[in-house]
Amino acid sequence: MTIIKHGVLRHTCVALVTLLALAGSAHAQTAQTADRDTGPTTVASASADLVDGEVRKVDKDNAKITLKHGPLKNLDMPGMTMVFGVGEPAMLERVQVGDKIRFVAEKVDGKFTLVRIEPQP
Ligand SMILES: [Cu+2]
Repeated sequence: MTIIKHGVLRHTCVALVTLLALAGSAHAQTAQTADRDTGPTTVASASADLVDGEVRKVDKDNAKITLKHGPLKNLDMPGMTMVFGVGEPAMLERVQVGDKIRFVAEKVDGKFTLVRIEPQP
């Protein structure tokens, strides 16, 4: 048990260093895009942000998932509970009601669609 915990701890440490390195480079870019909140948002960078959500309903017949979600910056949407389509049917098998997930949603053919989901432990 102790050995396993130690291994996890070291792993976390490596991840943290990587994160810090990333944060450092991100910070360097912030100066150039300081007014991005008022300027046009580039879809590419906004869609990379994972948003917290909680699964409220999984509708396999219609390939839809109802999520209670946090603010979606790329869609200019506040937090709410709503229905999303799925980018691929396999997503329906990966989540259950009550699951916490992180996700990316985009407007595809005029419909809000989950393009990426990552179930949280
Ligand atoms: Cu919404």
